[in-house]
Amino acid sequence: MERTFAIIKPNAFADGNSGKILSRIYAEGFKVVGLKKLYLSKVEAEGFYYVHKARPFFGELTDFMSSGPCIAMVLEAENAIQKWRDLMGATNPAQAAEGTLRREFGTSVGENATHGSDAPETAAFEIGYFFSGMELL
Ligand code: FUP
Repeated sequence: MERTFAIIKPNAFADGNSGKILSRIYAEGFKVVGLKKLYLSKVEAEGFYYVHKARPFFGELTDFMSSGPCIAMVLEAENAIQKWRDLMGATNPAQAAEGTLRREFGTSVGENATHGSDAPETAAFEIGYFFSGMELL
């Protein structure tokens, strides 16, 4: 079993799509090990996305991630990291395959509805950034 970190981003939360996204998560067989609603500060969003701090879209990305509440989750499944990225689809919703979450609920490359870790090392960092061990029992 593997764990990955996921976010229902502020646009999807504000649009009332959290329930539909959670339904898809359960339907695909993930176990939801951790889940909490958060309203990130700008500094918290910057810390989360620090790997992108030199990128031109960093300001816009962290403004968006701190623009409203989101839902942070730890998902468990076999091959969870790749399985969740497959369910999300491509970063740009316009290029995401039919049936993926970003295609259905994303509105632009920035406001793309969901986040998912891209490797075991990033999953470990991201899970630890948002959840303590006791929250994942
Ligand atoms: P992903 O792993 O699919 O979330 O994509 P990246 O790590 O490449 O990008 C992280 C986030 O930065 C994306 F979710 C959206 C945002 N982004 C932009 O806003 N503009 C870009 O050109 C690329 C990414």
